[in-house]
Amino acid sequence: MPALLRALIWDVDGTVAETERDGHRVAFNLAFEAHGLPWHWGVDEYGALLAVAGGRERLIHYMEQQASALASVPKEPSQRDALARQLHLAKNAHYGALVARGCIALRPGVQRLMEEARRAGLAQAVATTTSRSNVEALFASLFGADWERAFAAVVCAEDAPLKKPHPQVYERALQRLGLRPEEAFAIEDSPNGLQAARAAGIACGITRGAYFRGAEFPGAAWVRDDLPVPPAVALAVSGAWAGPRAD
Ligand code: XBP
Ligand code: MG
Repeated sequence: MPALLRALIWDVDGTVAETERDGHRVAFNLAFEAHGLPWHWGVDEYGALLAVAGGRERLIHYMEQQASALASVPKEPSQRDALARQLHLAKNAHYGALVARGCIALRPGVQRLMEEARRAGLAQAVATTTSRSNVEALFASLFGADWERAFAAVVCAEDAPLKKPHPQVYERALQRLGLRPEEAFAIEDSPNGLQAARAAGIACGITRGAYFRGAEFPGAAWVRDDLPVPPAVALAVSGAWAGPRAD
């Protein structure tokens, strides 16, 4: 008999909202411009860069990739590291300002799934490789200033430095929830996220967004383009749903 499901654990970027294409990417480009760098990440180029999780790690990867092609890339690894830190801070400031203006909306079905899951007695949690400030800015804009009261655990990059596909962020979310892996269900948009959840032993459904439409998702409980069905139905398909909590 499947364990009683007690929590939904949400990825943020690409899952709750199209933050990668419309938020982080735009904010990275604003940071490049403000630093006088002739770099610009287009929609498709950014999609390829998403193979590397973590904004700072992504910047370092880009600089390593472009070291011989772009004169603006510092030659020394320590200089690249320092530049990545500066650009990442600047990017997060632009991102915070951008989402505070209400430029980014929830993806279809997210609100309904959260509400129905709560009504069914499931805790809501977050497991993301993004910086905490980005989650705070985004969720305040999407759910209101007291958003944190609606989440039993919010685990971000600062809490789990080993980025997805490493399972650390999911392991810490389970610790904070006080649950076993089989008592939770993860919702993700990316192969890295799916791998992280599965490596932590958590069943995972995929809602495909602007990126990763052509990706393979081996081991996913389900793969769909939105979240159109009530959780009882969606999770029953995965075998993870055993009905609302009895206690
Ligand atoms: C999200 C990330 C993050 C964001 C940007 O991955 O990889 O790096 O792109 O946020 P996931 P930061 O959705 O799998 O958690 O710049 O704060 O890293
Ligand atoms: Mg994601």
